[in-house]
Amino acid sequence: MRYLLNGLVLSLVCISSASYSAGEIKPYIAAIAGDGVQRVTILADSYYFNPDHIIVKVNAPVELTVTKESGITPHNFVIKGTDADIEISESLSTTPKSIRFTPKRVGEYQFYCDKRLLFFKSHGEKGMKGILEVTE
Ligand SMILES: [Cu+2]
Repeated sequence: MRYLLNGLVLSLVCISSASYSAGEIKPYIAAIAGDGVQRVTILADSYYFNPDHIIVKVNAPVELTVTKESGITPHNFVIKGTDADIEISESLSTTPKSIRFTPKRVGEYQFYCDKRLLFFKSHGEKGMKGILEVTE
C-alpha cells in the first residue's frame, strides 16, 4: 500500500511538472458573431483546459461553453476577476455548460479548477488553469 501511494504521489508530481509549459498552445482568439457575442468552446480534462489561453474583446458579451471529459474526477471552472465584473464558479459535467459574462476591463484573468483530492494539490496547481486575456 505504501509503495502504491508513493508511486501515485510520484506520478502526480511528474504530471504536474510536465503538463504546463507556457506558449506551447496558440491562444484562441474569440471571433465576435453576428449577434455580437464572443463564443468559445472549452474542454476540461484531468488536468488541463483546452484552449488554455483565450483572447476576448472588452465590453462585448462572452459565452463560454465548457464541457467536462467523461470520467469520475470532478472539475469546475473558476475566474475571480471582480474588477472586470467577471465572477465565475461553476461545476462542470459532461453536458456542456454555458457561462455568460461581459468583461468590463482590459487585463489578464486566470481561470482554473479548484477541485482537489484530500491532501493533494488542487487541479489548478497541477496545471488545470489558463488565461483569459481581455483586450481593447
Ligand atoms: Cu479539476
